[in-house]
Amino acid sequence: MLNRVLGRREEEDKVKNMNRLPPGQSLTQKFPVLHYGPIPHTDLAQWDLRIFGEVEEEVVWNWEAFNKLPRTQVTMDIHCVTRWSKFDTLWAGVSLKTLVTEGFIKPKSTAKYVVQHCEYGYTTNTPLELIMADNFLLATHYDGQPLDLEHGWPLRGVIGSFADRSEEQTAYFWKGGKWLRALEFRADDQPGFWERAGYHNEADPWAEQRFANRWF
Ligand SMILES: Nc1nc2c(c(=O)[nH]1)N[C@H]1C(S)=C(S)[C@@H](COP(=O)(O)O)O[C@H]1N2
Ligand SMILES: [Mo]
Repeated sequence: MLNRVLGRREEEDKVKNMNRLPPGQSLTQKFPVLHYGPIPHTDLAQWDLRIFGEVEEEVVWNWEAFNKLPRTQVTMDIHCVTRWSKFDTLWAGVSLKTLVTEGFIKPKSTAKYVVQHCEYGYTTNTPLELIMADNFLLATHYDGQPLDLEHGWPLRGVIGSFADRSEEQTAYFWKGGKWLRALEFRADDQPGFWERAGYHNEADPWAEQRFANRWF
């Protein structure tokens, strides 16, 4: 939708006028890579995704089974807490909402939060409604191609905003775990890696919820 020949500043003015640029953010035309720790080199033959916790039945999908699940694609604006936003990013993968509505995952009525567990112990937490919204995806592809290794191949969570801002809630991009290996449904909330390190638990970019104010 945005013309790629426009300069960065012109593109930024355009999204700002469309009310798509959250406070304190600036537009990037690149795709920065950010994470803590090393990049895992996953063997797909060993890979699985485990669904556990407050669910009627625990589920484990290997790569082949995961790729048979219903798929969807979504275009979103993504907002990193380090102040870059990237617009009209195209992701393909599996929607958690679809998995729940079609009975592939059966959360118990007690399930209120979900923790994403990633390789090397990275975790991030969201309310169940957020991870089940249309603006959250379990993504295998970015821009028509399998994810780059450094962006989370083979599977990552992605959270963003729609161009028309029709989503009810969103969060900064760290709430999408790269190299995702499990989803834990929980009755109580459990702060993840950055959330324990002082980042805001809700992380709404429109409210600039970057850091928890615990030391002010
Ligand atoms: N497994 C894992 N996922 C992660 C992180 C991490 O350190 N480990 N960092 C998060 C943060 S802080 C951000 S901003 C985004 C960055 O995603 P990108 O590298 O694709 O831009 O990934 C998130 N997911
Ligand atoms: Mo981040």
